[in-house]
Amino acid sequence: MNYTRFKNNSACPVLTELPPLGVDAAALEADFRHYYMNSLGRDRSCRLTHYAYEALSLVVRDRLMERWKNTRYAYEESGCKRTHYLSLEFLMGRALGNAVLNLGLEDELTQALSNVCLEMEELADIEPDAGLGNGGLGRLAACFLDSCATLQLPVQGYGIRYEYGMFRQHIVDGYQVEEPDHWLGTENCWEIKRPEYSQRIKFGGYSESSTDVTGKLRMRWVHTRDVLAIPYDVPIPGYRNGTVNTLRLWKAAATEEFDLEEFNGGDYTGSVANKNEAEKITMVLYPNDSSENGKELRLQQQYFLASASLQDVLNRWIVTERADLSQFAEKNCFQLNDTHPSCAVAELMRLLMDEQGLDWDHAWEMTRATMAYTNHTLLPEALEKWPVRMFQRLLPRLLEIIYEINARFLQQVAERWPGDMERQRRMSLIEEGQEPQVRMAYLAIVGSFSVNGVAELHSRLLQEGLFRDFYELWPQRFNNKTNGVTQRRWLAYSNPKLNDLISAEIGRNWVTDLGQLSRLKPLIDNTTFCQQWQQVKQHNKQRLADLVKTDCDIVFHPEALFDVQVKRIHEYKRQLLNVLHIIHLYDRIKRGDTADWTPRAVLFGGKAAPGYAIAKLIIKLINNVATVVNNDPAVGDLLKVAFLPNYRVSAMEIICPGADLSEQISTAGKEASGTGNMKFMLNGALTIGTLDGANIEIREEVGDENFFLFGLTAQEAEEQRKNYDPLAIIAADDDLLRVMRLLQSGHFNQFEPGIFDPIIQAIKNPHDPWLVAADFGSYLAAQQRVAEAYRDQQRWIRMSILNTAAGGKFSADRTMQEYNEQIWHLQQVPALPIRQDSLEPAD
Ligand code: 26W
Repeated sequence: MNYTRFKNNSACPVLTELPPLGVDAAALEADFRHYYMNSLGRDRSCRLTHYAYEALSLVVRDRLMERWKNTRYAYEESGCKRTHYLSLEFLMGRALGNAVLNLGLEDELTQALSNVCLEMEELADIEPDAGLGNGGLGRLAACFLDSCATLQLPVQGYGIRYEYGMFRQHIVDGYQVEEPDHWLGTENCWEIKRPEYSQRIKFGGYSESSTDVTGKLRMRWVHTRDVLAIPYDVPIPGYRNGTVNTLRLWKAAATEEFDLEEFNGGDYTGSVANKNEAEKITMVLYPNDSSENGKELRLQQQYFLASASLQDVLNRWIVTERADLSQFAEKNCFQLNDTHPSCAVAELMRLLMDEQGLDWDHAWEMTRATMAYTNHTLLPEALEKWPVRMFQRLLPRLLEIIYEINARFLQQVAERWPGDMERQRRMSLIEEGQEPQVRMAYLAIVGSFSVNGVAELHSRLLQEGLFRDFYELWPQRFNNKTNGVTQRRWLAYSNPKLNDLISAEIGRNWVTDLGQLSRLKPLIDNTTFCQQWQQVKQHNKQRLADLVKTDCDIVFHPEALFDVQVKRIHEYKRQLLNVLHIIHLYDRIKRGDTADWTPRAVLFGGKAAPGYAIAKLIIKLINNVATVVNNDPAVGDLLKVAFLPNYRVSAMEIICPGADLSEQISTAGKEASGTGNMKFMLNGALTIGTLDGANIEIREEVGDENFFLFGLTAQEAEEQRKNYDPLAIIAADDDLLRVMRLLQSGHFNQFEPGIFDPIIQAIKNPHDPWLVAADFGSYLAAQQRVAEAYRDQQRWIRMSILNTAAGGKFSADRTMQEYNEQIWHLQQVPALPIRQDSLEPAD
């Protein structure tokens, strides 16, 4: 492609002085008709709503576009410091409804659409989710971007434009079946391709030394197989403030020269094969959310993201600052979302030394001053390590740099703890052994000025456990930033009825100042308000029941207690404990022990990593138990169980407003924070949970009397593991004994004998790290308290209101403010007003 500039390097006159676009119903309707008929070429005979969705999106996108440019101009003119949020995952979900909310177009658009006999909700439902993430970490990144745009912070997301996002989950005979998610199959109007900002990424080859003109030794990475990184920009609208930030996603493509060479040599098929080889890098999101699997392609993805993003930032700097790097570190920060992009530490060193000619000390000072690392998990199996041999093959120059970082670092360790060889071995960036590995978390810690966990307990456990040696060396580097969620998507947008009720009482300021919700507290004594609250909840439960009916063909009665656990399926999250409770309830019904019964509808949702056998078996168990329970006439409406297939962001938008009870039942010390817990709380669900992750802080905010606590603490769990005897626990607990017998009897797998044996074994295993049997008794007792509380509807509603009212702390706005005050130190920069819009010459 040829990107020639206009003659005499001036801006295109056609593009200057655009008048602002109308935001009234008439202007929106006219534009809609224009896109539908003129741009998309449809007419009244078209029955497909898809084109109406596309036309509507273009109408909305136009309004984003003018604000987007003015945000960019404001950042450029102010010369502000910027943060670059590097993440392999951004779980954005749908864009349309969110953009409409943040632009404040709901009323006028609804009117415009009704003039052409269309409904907003129906059209919004057509958009595929952008499922470019696994779970918590990816969705957190999306919430953070929303908050930064709303706070007018110059923060840009950098990620990968996966051709295939998180797989679609089907349930067949109770088993999870994965199907590729080709979400880009139809036109995606929420991205703008920017090939003019493409970057070249190196792989393979080897490094060579040479002396430059000044006589300095320079390393060069040569004979590489290069891949192009092409950026696609996604607009991130702030809430009604004129700001639109950017998420830049990279797609891999073959470099032109490299194709041509082979093509000219006559190897046509070879050159096409190379094109595929290059494009493979951004083809698919790895669907693991807790265990790294050491695949070479994954390391390629990680380096590809780090290198493309760093080059992008550096190149822009070099153009605007005329190659003067002296202020670079003061004006830039890179936040690493877990270790996934942590190649960035070594890559920035390489770019500064090999490409910009800086010496080691200067480059290291700049790297350390710009990198900050967030850890999201304590699970040892999730800590990334890459075989040295793989690094050598793929990124030889980076490995050299990592070795040098390590040598200098271990020197520091040796000075601090002379003679402590064991400590040097423990802290080395290279794990020795049969197959030596690069420890990415250690690289991230050593190469950055800030290391944070995502909830108070988690940050403390990092300092005391996983990163203890590093904490002893650099205590000031460690800090906590408790996670949050955006109340725009997770309350204002997804729960319109509650939004209206809350706003009628306390105004709308909570949308950008969530602490305002505390003003709801006194309303628990207002009978009318309580009734309205209950009506809204009933409405949302009906909406959720409709979804369950459509997707699972199971009828949930809105009077029942809606008991919900939606999240990735993992042993540590203990969906199994929930199932055991269901079996217990079933057993009680069969025994006729149903006096004072609270009817319950239990909903599960979540994906298991395709290679995680026991997690997949847990899905099968949930479905088999559901089949037995739902079809037993003796059970009737006392108990219903459903597994909602293909849990995703857009499903959560319907699920969390409709939940009464939020299950947050991980083994204490294992869930870094949790964020679903916060979404449920904001929507007035009560939590049953352990003292784990952010549950602890949720309980602190709402008070113990409004939280159903159970289970061992993190410390007690550690103790318990030293001599754990699940068989003795089972024998001593009649309820658990009956549950285990029912499970073992094959009652839930009559035609599939033995299939659940691995699960039964896991529960009985004295080395069960998740301590399912240990927490069963106190879980049951807590569930009993839940059932009693729910029978007193007045009391329940008051508790529900108090949960929403206490949710203020869990806004991602608060989280972003803390990152900014303590790590980034950015100035807020308001966008230029739309009226001043004009295209200035680029330089
Ligand atoms: C390399 C494989 C892999 C992929 C993803 C390992 C680990 C991950 C993530 C760190 C898993 C994750 O999503 N962690 C979750 O992050 C959320 C946001 O901070 C927390 O709320 C969750 O508790 C944590 O499990």
